[in-house]
Amino acid sequence: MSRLFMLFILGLSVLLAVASGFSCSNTSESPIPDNSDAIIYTYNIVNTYPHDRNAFTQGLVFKDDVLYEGTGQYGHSTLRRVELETGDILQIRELSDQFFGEGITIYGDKIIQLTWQSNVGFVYDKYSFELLQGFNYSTEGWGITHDGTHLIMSDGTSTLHFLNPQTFEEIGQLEVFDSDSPITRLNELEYIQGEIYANVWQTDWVARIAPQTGLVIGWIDLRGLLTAEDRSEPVDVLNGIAYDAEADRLFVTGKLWPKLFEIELISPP
Ligand SMILES: [Ca+2]
Repeated sequence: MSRLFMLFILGLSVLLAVASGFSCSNTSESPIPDNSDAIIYTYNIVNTYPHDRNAFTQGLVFKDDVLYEGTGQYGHSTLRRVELETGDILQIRELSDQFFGEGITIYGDKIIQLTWQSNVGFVYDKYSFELLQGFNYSTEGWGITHDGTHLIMSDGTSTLHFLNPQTFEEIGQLEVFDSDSPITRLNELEYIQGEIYANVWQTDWVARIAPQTGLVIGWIDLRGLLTAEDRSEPVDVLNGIAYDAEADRLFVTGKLWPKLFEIELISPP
C-alpha cells in the first residue's frame, strides 16, 4: 500500500469520525505522560444498571440512596433525580434552552449546577428542585464536586477552582499535573476519601488527584466498559463519577450510555 494511499485512508477515517459527531471512546488515547509514576488501576464490574440513552450526562452524584444527574445540550439540559436500580426518573427540572447544563454537586440541602459557556451556575433546593439563586464565574463550567469545605470546579483545562460554597467567590486554584505534564480536559469530578477523581474528556481514563498538590497519584483505566452491542446506537464519551460514601460504592457512566456501572478498582499486583 502506498504511503499516499495510507494517508488518504487515515484522513478519510478522521473525517468520518468528525462527521459522525460522536467520539469513539474505546479507542481513546491515554492521557498519561510517558514518565508518569502514578499507579494504574483497572476495574471489575460489580453491578450494571440501566441508564437513560437520552441523558447527555454532565454531572453525577449519589446521595440518600438515589442518583442525581445533570444533563447537557442546548434545549435538552436537565437536573434529575434517578432511581439507581431501574434508571427511572423520579423528578426532573428542565433548564431553559439558552443553557447547556454541566456538572452538579450537592452541598447540604442544595444542589449546585454549572453551565458550559454562560458563566452562570444555579443553586436549587435539593428536595423541590426550586431555583434558589444564580451565581457567576469567569471560566467555562465543566465539572463540580466539594470536599466538605469548598466547592471544586473544573473548566476544561488543567486548573481546578476552589470556591466558597456560600458566596461562590474563588478562594484558590489547583494546577493538576502528572510528572512534569499538565493534565488538561479535566471534566466530571467526585471527591472520594480525600482525593479528587476527574475523568479526562474524550478518554476512558479517570485521574486520582491529590488535593494538596495537584499531582495525579493514580489513573483508572476504564477502557472496555461498554460492549459492542452497547454501542449499536450512538454513544458519546465516558462522563460521570458518583460515590456512595455510606456503602463505599463507586459508579461511572457516560454521555448517552445505555448503562451505568458500579465498579471496584483493582490495584496492580
Ligand atoms: Ca460527580
